[in-house]
Amino acid sequence: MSKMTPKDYMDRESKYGAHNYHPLPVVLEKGKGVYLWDVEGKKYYDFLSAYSAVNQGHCHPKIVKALTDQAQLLTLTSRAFYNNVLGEFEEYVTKYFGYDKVLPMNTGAEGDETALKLCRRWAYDVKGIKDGEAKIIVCENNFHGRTITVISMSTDPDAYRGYGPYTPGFIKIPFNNIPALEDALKDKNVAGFLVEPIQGEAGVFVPDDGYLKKAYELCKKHNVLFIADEVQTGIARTGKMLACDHEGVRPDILILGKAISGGVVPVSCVLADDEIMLTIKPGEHGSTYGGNPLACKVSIAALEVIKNEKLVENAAKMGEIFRGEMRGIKSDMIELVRGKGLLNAVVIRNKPGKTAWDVCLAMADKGVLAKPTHGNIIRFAPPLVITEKELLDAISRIKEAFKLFE
Ligand code: IF1
Repeated sequence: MSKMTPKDYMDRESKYGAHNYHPLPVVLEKGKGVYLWDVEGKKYYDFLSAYSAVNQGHCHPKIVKALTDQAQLLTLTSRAFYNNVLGEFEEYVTKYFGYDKVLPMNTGAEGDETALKLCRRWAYDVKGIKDGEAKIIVCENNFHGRTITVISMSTDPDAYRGYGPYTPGFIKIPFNNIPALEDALKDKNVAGFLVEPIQGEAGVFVPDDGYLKKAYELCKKHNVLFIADEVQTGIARTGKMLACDHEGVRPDILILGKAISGGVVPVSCVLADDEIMLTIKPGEHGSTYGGNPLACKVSIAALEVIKNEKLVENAAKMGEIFRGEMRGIKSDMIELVRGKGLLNAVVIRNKPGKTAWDVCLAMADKGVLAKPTHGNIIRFAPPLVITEKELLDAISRIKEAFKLFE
């Protein structure tokens, strides 16, 4: 059997796999820290971090060790029985983020679904809204996952078209717009406001300073739960442990995913205090793999790495350097550079043959991997372990790629 070519790998996926993605034509086989290698041995800087799930760097030795150690002992019991690890994770993560309790799930979408269920249950059992009448405010251009209820909140046709009928009970308002929120909060059946502190998929939309704080205060004034989806912005990505920390906002319900387990196994969770969390009784919510011992040990290690390696501080420092360097690039293709910490985006003035996609292909050729979103926005999100030397080398390659289009 001769060695497979990259094309062989891509053709095999096309033949046997659903066509629900359009990946960059790169076939990867190894990752370590900020680096990825393809099947031909070419080395890349990873500037996507699996959509911000690999904040700790690929195959971090401490996280992999937690995985392999626990994998020899016990991987899954289900929640039909107790085990010796779940409580350790629950205590660790609730103290880490400062909440009474945690409900562990697997994917970010399940984290959002769980938050929606908690919000509705709290609406009926605590706030006293009539059963079935609770409404939740969401923002236009949101991204919270791919399940039917989650896409029922979406305003992006690519996310919701052809998947109806949709789950009712959502009020959509413009992001970063306080008057719109004030108006929506007049509805007495509103129970919650679900928001990404920075809209990732939309193209790294950073709201005005003070927006989150004002939104939180308005929610409190109307006895409405402030629900933060920090699946992508959390875990040090924006230069604070949580993006809400930039404004000192403590969400009533906090949704985490992706980097909480460092890109090793899927873990998501919802954190809240007892008044909200205890509205769900035994047997009323769950998941086969939710909170499994393997995932719990991996997540503890992944969260320890964030603190031990001071990745919050590094993300803040490297992010400043990145935005400064990118804003210094003289290219009529670059409309603007925006972001916080190491969650950044470059908005491209697309022209025929000079699109964001073309730039990403050119960057891949120069050894930097990133991918466009919404056609003309390139998101740059390297692992938070990146050093200044690595960052500057990657930036020099990015600059070379843009030069090709002058
Ligand atoms: C894809 C991007 C998309 C998320 C936030 C919940 C979830 C996500 C804020 C759901 C997931 C992933 C999903 C992936 C691409 C990526 C993504 F923004 F990160 F780039 F799609 F918008 N909340 N984001 O960002 O978490 O169920 O995926 O674990 O679906 O293409 P999940």
